[in-house]
Amino acid sequence: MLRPMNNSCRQATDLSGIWHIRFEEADDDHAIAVPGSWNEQLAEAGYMNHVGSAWLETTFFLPMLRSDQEAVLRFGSVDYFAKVWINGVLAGESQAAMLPFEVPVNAPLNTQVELRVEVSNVLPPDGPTQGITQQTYVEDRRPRDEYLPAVRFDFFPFGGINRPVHLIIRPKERIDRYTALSNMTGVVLDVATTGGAQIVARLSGHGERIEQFTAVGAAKLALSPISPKHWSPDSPALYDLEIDLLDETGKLLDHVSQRIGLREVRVEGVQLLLNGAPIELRGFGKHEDSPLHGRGLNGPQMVKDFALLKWLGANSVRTSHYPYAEEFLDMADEAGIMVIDEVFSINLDFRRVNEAVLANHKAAISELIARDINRTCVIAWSLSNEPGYLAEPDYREKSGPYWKAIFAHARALDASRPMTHANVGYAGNDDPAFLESDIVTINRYHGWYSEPAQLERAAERLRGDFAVLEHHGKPIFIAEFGADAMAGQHASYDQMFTEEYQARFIETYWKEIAAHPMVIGGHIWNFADFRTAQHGRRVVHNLKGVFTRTREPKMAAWKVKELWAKP
Ligand code: BDP
Repeated sequence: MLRPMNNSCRQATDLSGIWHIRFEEADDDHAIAVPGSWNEQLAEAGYMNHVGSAWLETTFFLPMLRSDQEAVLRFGSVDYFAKVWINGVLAGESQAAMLPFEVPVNAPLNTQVELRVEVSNVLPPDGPTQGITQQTYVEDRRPRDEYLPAVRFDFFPFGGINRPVHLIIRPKERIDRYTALSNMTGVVLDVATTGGAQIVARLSGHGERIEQFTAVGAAKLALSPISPKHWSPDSPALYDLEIDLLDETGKLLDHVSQRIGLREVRVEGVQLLLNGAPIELRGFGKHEDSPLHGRGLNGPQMVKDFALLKWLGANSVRTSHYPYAEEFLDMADEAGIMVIDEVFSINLDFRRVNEAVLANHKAAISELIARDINRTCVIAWSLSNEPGYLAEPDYREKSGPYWKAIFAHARALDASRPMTHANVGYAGNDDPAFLESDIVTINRYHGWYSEPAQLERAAERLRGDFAVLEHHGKPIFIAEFGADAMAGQHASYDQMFTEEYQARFIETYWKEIAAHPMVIGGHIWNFADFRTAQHGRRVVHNLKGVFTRTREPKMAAWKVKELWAKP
């Protein structure tokens, strides 16, 4: 599904603004900013912890269209599920949590149109992230329900229209989709259209302009500059890729464009290579989370976050634990931040895995790869986070074939990038998914959830993990390690929740990461404090950020800056 674009063939009107919202079983109506989650915006009205449905409404103007044009609405993401009515008629629905979808606009031209979106933040039991209810606690014979709202993960189930909605006017005969895979010599382009006769593609930048053409449906195009300039974190060179669709007479039917970098990512032996040279990943797991906006796109905060990543000397992030906004990937492309792009599949409970979960997991992978395959910044796919969380015996029995199917599915969609999954300590160092992964990725909390305030023991356990994982002969990566720190808490000895302990924790792990020849880097958990469900182990937020939720640095941020400083 192409991005919203404005050019001589396509128009995109952003419908962001103040909409109206009504919750199920309530007859009052509230103003709500879109994009934005309802939780913090409408906390005073009682909707902070609302898990259920809501109806959001606005109007937009549908202009005159030529007979060769059509209109669609494109939603960047609705969390998690949506049904869309246009002038009271159901126009479409989406099960694609955290991913874009389109619905056709069939309404009288040159009129004001009523738009109504039913949004639900209830996760079904058979999604790649399974829903949980009070009933699940009973079935699991857990003595109490522990989270408000009830979730299987450690972040907040923000509901709402969290990314922009666009009215898109585009040609009926158009470029429907394309793959533009880059390597060190150029871009290989494969274009699918809904009509037209000829494709002309141009790659321009860095003093060169390469143009190629082909007939619709014919071979792929290779666009190769004579002196290619490569994309890397130190020098994120991008080119402008433009694609025209022409009819038999040479008349322009459609035009699309994107920024693209030339780079190659490859796993070779125990190394991750970027443009043929080993690269160490230094960065963070993040969240889309900010005060008031919730998971809603927050432009100023996003800009600030990229500035802070650069300030620290970070070169990469993982989109833990779901696909992030496309605007985030735009910034990562431009800033030279490498992205491990994660599917929304977290804490899969294998006692409840069935054919439907597998099918839905595959569908989520297909949609994520379709959205992001052309992204320069995306260097790897993460197909799940911490499956087998409860260390249930079913994980051992069922997960081998499950991962075989999942990884094969993803590889068939993109053979150009390494695949991985983030393993939880409980699932063990013999996790069946390691056999399928190109990179052995682990999340570890020795010194926090175990060995509290004992960093020497923590370092020993980490070295132990590395020693057992070496036999895979693959690169090892720590996608999470971190400690909570309440900004302002201090101690002269190792005390959990202090800024000093968090800084020393990160320093201890980093020493082990840097020392091991098979470990290709680490991502600190987390970039910033974030809202999570209310739970006895959390003091308002998950406090593992090296920045507070409002982006003030803790002592750990300065420590990280020191560790990652260029010599
Ligand atoms: C890991 C999860 C992450 C949590 C983190 C934590 O992947 O989502 O927030 O632990 O406990 O298990 O802070």
